Amino acid sequence: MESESVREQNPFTKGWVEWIRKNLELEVSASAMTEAMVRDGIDKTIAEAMIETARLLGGESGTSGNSTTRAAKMEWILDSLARSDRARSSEIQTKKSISNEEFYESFYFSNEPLILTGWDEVKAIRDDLSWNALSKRYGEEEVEIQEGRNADQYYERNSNEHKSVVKFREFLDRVLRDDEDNDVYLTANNGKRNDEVFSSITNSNRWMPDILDRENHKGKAFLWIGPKGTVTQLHHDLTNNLLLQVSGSKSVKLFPPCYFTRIYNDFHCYTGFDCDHPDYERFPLVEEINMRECILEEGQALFLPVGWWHQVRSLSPSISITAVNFHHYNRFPDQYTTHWDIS
Ligand SMILES: O=C(O)CCC(=O)C(=O)O
Repeated sequence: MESESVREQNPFTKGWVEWIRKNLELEVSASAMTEAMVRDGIDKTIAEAMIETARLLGGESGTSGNSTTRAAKMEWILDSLARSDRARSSEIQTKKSISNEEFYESFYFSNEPLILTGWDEVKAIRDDLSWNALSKRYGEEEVEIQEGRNADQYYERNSNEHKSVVKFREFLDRVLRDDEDNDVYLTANNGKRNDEVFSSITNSNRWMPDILDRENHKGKAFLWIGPKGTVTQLHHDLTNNLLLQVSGSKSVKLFPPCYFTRIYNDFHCYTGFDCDHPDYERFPLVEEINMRECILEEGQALFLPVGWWHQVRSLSPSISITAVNFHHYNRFPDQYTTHWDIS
C-alpha cells in the first residue's frame, strides 16, 4: 500500500499528524511510515514516537478510527432506523399467551415489547401479596425504601442518596392512603437490602411464566411497592426486563433505542425529559419520537426490551415485580462502560 507524502520539515505540524493518522487508517506499516518521514529529514526516534502516539490515541482503522466520523456514522444509522420507526404503528402487541419459540423469535431477539395479558402463574402468590397478608407477615420488618424524592428533581439518578430504612407497616400505611404520593417508593434499587425479608417472593419461582428461566432465578427478581402516583423517571435499562403487575395498575410510556439522538440522554441511562409534563421548548427533538403508551393491569406482564426507554406511573397503590432471568443471553451490562456523564 502506498503511503501519502507530506513535504514539511517540522514533524509536529498538523500536516504530519494528519498524514500519520491517514496512513494508520490505510494500514500502512509503522516501518514504511518511519522510512518516509526519515527520508523527509525527520529524526527516526521522533518519527517512531509520533507514530506510536497516534496509534495509541486510536488512529488505526478498525479500532476507534476517527471518533467524530464514527459517531456521525452511528448517528446516521440510528436516524435511519428512527425514520422507519416513525412510520410504524404505536400499538404495543398484546397476547394472552405465547410459546417460548414465538416469544424469543418475535420479541426477545427482535427487541420488540409485548404485553402478556394472561399471566396465570400470578395466582400462586396473589394471596401472599394481598395488602393484608403483607402487613401481617412483614409489618414489623425493617425495610429499605426510597424517600425524599419530592425534593429532588433527579431522584432517580441520585437514588443512592434517597435510601432510607423504615418499618414496613408504617410504609404500607402511607402506600394505602388515597392521595397521590411520589415521595416514597420501595424499588428494585432497594432489592439487595430487602432480599432476605422478601426472599419467599423474590427468590421463589412459583409465579414465573414459562418465558422466564425457573432454574436460574435466584437474585433475578425485584419488588416495586408504592402508593398511587409514583413515577419512575424516563430511563432505559441495561437488560431485557419482564415487568409483572401483581396488584394495581400502571401507565407505561416507552419508545425504542433508535431515538437516542432525540432524547437528550445526558447521564448514564437517564434524560431530563418528563413524558408526563413534556417541555418541547427545552427538548424539541422529542416531538419526533413515536412514543408508545399502555396501561399495565393486574395479572399482566410487560416485556421491556433492552435499551427501550420507559417512564412508569402507578395509577393506584401498586405491587410489581421485575424479572431478568430469561432463557437467553441477558448479560448486556458486562459490555456497558458509559455509567456517568455523557452530555
Ligand atoms: O414499575 C416501575 O415503577 C418501574 C419499572 C421499571 O422501570 C422496570 O421494570 O424496568
